[in-house]
Amino acid sequence: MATVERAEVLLTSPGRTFVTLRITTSDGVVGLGDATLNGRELAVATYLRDHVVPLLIGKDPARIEDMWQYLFRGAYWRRGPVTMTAIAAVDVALWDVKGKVAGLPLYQLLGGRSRDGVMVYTHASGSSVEEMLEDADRARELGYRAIRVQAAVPGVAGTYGVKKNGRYEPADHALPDEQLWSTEAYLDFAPGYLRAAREHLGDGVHLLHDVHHRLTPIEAARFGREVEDVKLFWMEDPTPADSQDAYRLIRQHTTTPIAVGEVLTSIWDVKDLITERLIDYVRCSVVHAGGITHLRRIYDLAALYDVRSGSHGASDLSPVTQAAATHLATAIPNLGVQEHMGYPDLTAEVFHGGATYADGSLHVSEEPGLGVTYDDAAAARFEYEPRYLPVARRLDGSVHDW
Ligand code: CS2
Ligand code: MG
Repeated sequence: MATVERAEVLLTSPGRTFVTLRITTSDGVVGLGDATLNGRELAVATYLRDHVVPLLIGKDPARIEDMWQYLFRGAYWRRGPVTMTAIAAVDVALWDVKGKVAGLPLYQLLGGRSRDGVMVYTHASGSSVEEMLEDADRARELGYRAIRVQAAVPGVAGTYGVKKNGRYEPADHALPDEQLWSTEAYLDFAPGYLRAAREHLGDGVHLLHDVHHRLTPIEAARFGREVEDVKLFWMEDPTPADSQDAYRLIRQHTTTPIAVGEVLTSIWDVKDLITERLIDYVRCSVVHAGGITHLRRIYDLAALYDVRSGSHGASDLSPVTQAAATHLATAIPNLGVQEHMGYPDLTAEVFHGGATYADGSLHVSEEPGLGVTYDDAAAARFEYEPRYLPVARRLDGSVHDW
């Protein structure tokens, strides 16, 4: 029996920070798992190095489910983003190993293809509505069939979701950038630009919009109702989902579809949302929700209730996660859409291979396992740089949800 011989935690910042777990077996098979938790990278690196790596050495890499249960149930302390990201890193690395041992791309181990390619959405944004519409035209020219639209709200300096110099990277300060927020200004302005986007792009494109946890349930209900004529593909994170029952209130008032889950890390965090049909898309990710083993469990539960996947795919989830998510989305029956934000150019110097974009879809690699390799020499050129996500304050100075 081959055993886990080595497990290394690798940090690098090629354009932004990524944490990677690399497992090597006694047969010399290498598996990669993403362990990146934006703005809290070192917490996961420490959790892995100090508390998980010692448990892996000498174990059978083929027993993926058992390892998952061991790290989740066996640890006594459960759930939470740091733990679930660490478990995900191990899980994905072991799936990568299994694929390489079998000589099969990961999606084949998950049941094979349900579709040719995975529909993805990209971001279009602007500091004005005109700029946002021009960005959406660019996305159309690149073949995207689904586009997320966000415009800067007048009077709200540094509105989330808006690109600077052609890229959106919110974790761009050594200490948190403090941004402004005004719910009144947003609610007055956003419905108009969503309507302008629909008029400009016509009916042949899916439009998405991220509210980024900014509204109370009743404000979200009003917003969802007000934009029904825009026929959004989804309204994302209208209110924080710390309290899943808040979504009952929103649901009573609007038929605008709802997507939730990028900050939720376990099946227990989305169980009521799914089983009470309070959402339409579950946005948990491979990296923050316990890996392929756990996310597949979430998607299977979702399928029973007509909830589809909408995997988080921001650029703070590494190309290893993007590859894993694309394999999973290729195999599951209930794909909705996957986010595709892209990476800074430097990222490709460290991570080679992975999923490729063509004609509005991401396509898996046919290499065994995930199909991603990690270039140590390139990674060494990009020393780890600490970065924080911003913090939001209302116009009166008090802290709001970012
Ligand atoms: C966003 C993210 O992709 C999204 O929908 O909400 O950009 C999010 O802000 C970052 O992933 C935070 O790490
Ligand atoms: Mg989001």
